[in-house]
Amino acid sequence: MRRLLQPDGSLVEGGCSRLGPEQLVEALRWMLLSRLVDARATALQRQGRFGTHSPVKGQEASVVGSAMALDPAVDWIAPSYRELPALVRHGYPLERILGRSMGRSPAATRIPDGVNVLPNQVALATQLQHAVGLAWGLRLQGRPGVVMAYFGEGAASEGDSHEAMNLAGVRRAPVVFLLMNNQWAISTSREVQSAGQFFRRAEGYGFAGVQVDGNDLLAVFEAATDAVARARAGEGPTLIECVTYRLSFHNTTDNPRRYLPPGWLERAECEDPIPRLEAHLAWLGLWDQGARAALEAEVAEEVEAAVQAALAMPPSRPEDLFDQVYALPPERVRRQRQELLQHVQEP
Ligand SMILES: Cc1ncc(C[n+]2csc(CCOP(=O)(O)OP(=O)(O)O)c2C)c(N)n1
Ligand SMILES: [Mg+2]
Repeated sequence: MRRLLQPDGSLVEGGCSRLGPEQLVEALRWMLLSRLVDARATALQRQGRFGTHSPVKGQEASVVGSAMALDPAVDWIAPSYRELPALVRHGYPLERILGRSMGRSPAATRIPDGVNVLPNQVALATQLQHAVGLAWGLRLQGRPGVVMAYFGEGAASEGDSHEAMNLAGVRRAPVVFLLMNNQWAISTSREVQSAGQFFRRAEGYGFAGVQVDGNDLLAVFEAATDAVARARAGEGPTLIECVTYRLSFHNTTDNPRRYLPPGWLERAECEDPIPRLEAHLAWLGLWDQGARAALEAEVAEEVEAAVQAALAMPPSRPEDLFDQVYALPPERVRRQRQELLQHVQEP
């Protein structure tokens, strides 16, 4: 497993960081923002003001380190449902992402034109098919873009994941498969999910596979940068397995205390990627209490402004349920829409 950053913040012997001071602070900023959004969204969900939320907590280095290898002007993200800071960095405004989970109108919360992000995908591994089609299409059109597709180790059990990687290998599609091995698929542990190592599957599909310490921002960034460069050069896909830990619940409907083995969470918390990156910044002489407090205050202000902007958006209407699905709704769907409107209008 590739690792550059030690838990004490120093580099491994011979290790070299590809991120300069400014980019390191930028990465930490995205990671802190993500952690704060998790806390705020969870609190709002408990108050009945937010839909189901899937925290990124613990996986921030994997999400941010991979996203920072992308050029938002040409590259695309095919997300699952646990990659919020990657989407914000790529240009999907935070208030729109929050507004969507707060029942705001689809017009106010849609992904803006020109932002190369696909909608969140909850049907496991189906985004991988979309990602390969998109990447293959970009290549056929002679465009420079690369697609980063996120999925979990649980989603890797789906047939869709095999089909997508097989086709990507044959077509040498410019796609990076970012497998987030956070050890859990809701309550199903990694041990009972798959017998082999995930990154080794790439060899069978005819492309490169690497395993990195997913709590090491520098190692994830390095692997993602190399993978994006290969894809852009026409050398085809890469499978990156980020070994990380889910430090929160699966989502706001879940209670992991019912199934996590004793001590599991406490051990995983020692690998938290945020203190590790802060220790690295301190090791470089770039970090102290004052710098942390200033960054935290800045991030808190940004998150609060996004929450307030989301609250100020118009609410969604019942018919929005139907209006976002078909360009030309079939008769059956038009009838259902009418029935719903009659139902909600009845006193
Ligand atoms: C096709 C499909 N089957 C089952 C589910 C229910 N489901 C939602 S999330 C999840 C666990 C996925 O785990 P993993 O892929 O490891 O991603 P993680 O949640 O850990 O990020 C399951 C089984 C689903 N959404 N889609
Ligand atoms: Mg998982």
